[in-house]
Amino acid sequence: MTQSLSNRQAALEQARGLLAQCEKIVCFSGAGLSAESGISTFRDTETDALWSRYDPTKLASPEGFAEDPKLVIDWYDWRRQAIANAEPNAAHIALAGRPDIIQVTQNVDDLLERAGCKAESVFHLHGNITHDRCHARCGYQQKVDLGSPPGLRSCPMCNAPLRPAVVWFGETLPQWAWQQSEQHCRTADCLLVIGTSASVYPAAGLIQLTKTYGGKVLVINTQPSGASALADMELIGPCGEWLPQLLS
Ligand code: BJW
Repeated sequence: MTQSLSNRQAALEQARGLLAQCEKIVCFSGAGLSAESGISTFRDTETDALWSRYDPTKLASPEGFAEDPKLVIDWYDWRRQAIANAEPNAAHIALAGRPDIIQVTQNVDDLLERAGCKAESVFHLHGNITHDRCHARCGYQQKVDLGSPPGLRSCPMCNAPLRPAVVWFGETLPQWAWQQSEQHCRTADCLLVIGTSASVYPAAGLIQLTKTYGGKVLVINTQPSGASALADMELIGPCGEWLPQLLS
C-alpha cells in the first residue's frame, strides 16, 4: 500500500504539525522497527515472518523449553547471530537523534542502543536477547556474545538451565520496564507507534492508555494494524523512510 507523492508530503506536514504541539513524545516500537536491518518480524503478511515458519508454543513458551530445551536454545542462538550481523537502520538512527524521546520497545535486540540511544531511556518490555538468565530465577544473569552464542548450559549458581532473558508467552513482563512504560505512556502528549502489529498484550494496551489520558497516537506501519483504530494519524510505509523525515 503506498501513498502518492503529494499525499505523502501533506501527511508528513500534518504529522510534523502534530509533533510540534507536543512536549512529551514517547515511541512504542515493535519488530517492524528492525525489519529494515534484516531482522525478521513475527506476524507480517508481507514477509516470511517468524510465526509463519515456526511454532511459538514450541519456541517461545516455558512449556516448549521444558519439552525440548536444546531446540529452543539453538533457535535463539541462530537469531542472535542474525542480530550480531545486523546494523541499526535509518529509523533507529532517527530515533537516536532525538534523545528527548523515551523508547518503549517490544524488541529484544540492541539496535536502538547501538544507534546511540542511552540505555536508561530504552525500556525493553519483552526483555533482552543479549543476555542469558537462570530459568529458575535464582537471580543469575550474564551478557552473551551474540556472534558466538554459548549454546545450552547450566546456571553456575544453582544448576538450573540458562535461557535467553526474553519474555515468553504466559510470562510476566519485567516489572521496572513495565511500570516505567506505563508511567511514560500515561503522561505522553504523543505516542509514536512504530512497526508493531499491536496484537500482544499487555504491551499493546499502552496505546489505549495514552489515548485514555488524552495523548495523541501517531502510527507508522507498512500496513494497517491493531493500532489503526486508535490512531489520530497513520503513515503507511517503511519507518526507515518516514522517521528520518518526521524527526529531523
Ligand atoms: C513495519 C515494517 C517497516 C514490518 N516499517 N512497519 C489479553 C488478551 C489476549 C491475550 C492476552 C491478553 N493478555 C495476555 C495475553 C496472552 C499473551 C498474548 O498477548 N497473546 C496474544 C498473541 C493473543 N501475552 C502474554 O503471554 C504476555 N504475558 C502476560 O500476559 O503475562 C501475564 C500473565 C502471566 C501468566 C498468566 C497469565 C497472564 C507475554 C507476551 C510475550 C511476547 N513474547 C514475544 C517473544 C519475545 C522473545 C523473542 O523475541 O523470541 O515478543 S512474541 C513476539 O510478539 C515478540 C514481540 O515483541 C511481540 C509483538 O510483536 P510485534 O513487535 O508487534 O511484531 P509483529 O511481527 O507482530 O508486527 C510487526 C509489524 O511491523 C507488522 O504490523 C508489520 O506490518 C510492520 N512492519 N516492516 C514499519 N519497515
